[in-house]
Amino acid sequence: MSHTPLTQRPVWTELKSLYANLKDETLRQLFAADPQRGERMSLEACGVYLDYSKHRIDASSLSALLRLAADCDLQQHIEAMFTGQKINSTEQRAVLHTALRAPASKAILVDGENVVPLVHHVLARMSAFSDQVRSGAWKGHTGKRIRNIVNIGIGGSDLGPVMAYEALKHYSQRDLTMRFVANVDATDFVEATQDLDPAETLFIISSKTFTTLETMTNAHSARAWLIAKLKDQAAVAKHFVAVSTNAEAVTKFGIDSANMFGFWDWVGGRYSMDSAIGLSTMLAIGPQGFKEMLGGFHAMDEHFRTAPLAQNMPVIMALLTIWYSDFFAAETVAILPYDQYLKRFPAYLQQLAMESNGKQTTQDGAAVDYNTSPIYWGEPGTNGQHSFYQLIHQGTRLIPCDFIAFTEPLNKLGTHHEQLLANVFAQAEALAFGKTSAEVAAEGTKPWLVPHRTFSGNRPSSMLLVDRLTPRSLGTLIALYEHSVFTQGVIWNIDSFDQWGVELGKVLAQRIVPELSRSNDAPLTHDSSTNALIRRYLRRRAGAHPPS
Ligand code: G6Q
Repeated sequence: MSHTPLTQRPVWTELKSLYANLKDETLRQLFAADPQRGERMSLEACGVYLDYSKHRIDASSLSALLRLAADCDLQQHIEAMFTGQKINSTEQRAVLHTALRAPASKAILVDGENVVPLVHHVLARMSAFSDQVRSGAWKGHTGKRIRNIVNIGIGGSDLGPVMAYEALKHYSQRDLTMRFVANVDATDFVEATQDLDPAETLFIISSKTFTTLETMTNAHSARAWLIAKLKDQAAVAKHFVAVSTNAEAVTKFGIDSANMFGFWDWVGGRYSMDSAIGLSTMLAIGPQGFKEMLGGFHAMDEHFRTAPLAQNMPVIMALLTIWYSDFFAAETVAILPYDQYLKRFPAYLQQLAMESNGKQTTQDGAAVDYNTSPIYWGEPGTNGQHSFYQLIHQGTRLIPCDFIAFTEPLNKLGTHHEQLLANVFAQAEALAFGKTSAEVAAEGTKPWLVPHRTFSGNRPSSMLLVDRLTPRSLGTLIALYEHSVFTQGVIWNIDSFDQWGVELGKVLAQRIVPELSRSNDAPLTHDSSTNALIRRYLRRRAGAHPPS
């Protein structure tokens, strides 16, 4: 594969000049020049309709972006991922979240072993366990059925499960209460459990490594909480299950390996919600719903692997992100789902994109001389319209937006859904076309007020329109973003699958923990700021609450 630095490729130089030509052109002009633009610049795949016509792009820049993707050997990289090559180069690992949703008939080899049967074996065990819990056949230590499920995990072992639970709540078994504990702040655990009966509570300890400080601290507190209330160590067996790749640590914690659901080092944390890390999702929506979700993921996987680049939805979305990040110097992308059930979707995508592509070193170890991942953020519509949308409409920054909407509501109530959709369409329209001062003046606005009420427009957005939020369509949407993030990483020539920044935080915190509970005054060896903060904490603690 070619390793010419990105900014030295002729197509990059061409894109720079195309940007210079296009940057002053408005969406009004682009739409006026092509009456079919709205339909022409759209794509449909796996039940997702993408309208990308309201982007500041024309035929030549789009064609150059597609050539950039080809020039970066995107198709070969896609094949390398799908066939289990060790594309996570800094960790020397395959990247095979796509195997988690592969049909049982497929064969995908990692170091000569077909991993698909392993995946289906774990899925079958998860299904049997979920059926037992959902039906009430699985009894707690005192013989009561399980009514509460608490997932303890953080980062990739939390954000996916929470997001999926919220997104698919409509399909969930309502007599099961689901809670999620991530933060090492005791408040998270205490508030999640304060109204729960331990005899009816099942904890899922979700941790790929089973060493993460936050998760292990919460898991030990959960075990102490359970034993204190049920007054029997043996209760752990019926109230704790684990999801991990580290069987040894799970057993050491006291969870029977029969109650452990495994996955593999070729599943990255932020790509793991469709592995056993999704056990809470399966418990909520049932094995059939989970299977449908995997089907949605798989459909998008196939589209990504086989569709020509120009009709490939994740590729088009990725190229637009690169266009704005590297040529327009846009710093962020707003994720704006017009569906209350997707309220945690922006937070989920934040990790997916920013942990994957928040990198400054190329695969060859050189410093990048271009922008990598933008900042992802967002809130569900219409709430955001009444707060930060002001800045998107009239602020000084360019913020490309992804609107996500569903044509059918899951909860039909009066005209709510028409109002919701009218709002999302209107926002995209207003952002793109704005309102000129002549239009504002023609409404009889006082002249001094005209500049304030004028909207420059020319603010780009994508519209993702899906029929209905279902387990399947959720899986499809997530895979769409996974592959868009992958495509961005390939073009930026970075390793989208490591997370050394996260690892550093884990190590540094472990070093400070004992220093915060010590009673001696041995010298601290951090920088002067960290030393002063630790000393202040120790003094305040000694003064306010003498150590017990
Ligand atoms: C994800 C990251 C990170 C990870 C958490 C939890 O890609 O690596 O968010 O998921 O740090 O790690 P464990 O699952 O090992 O506890």
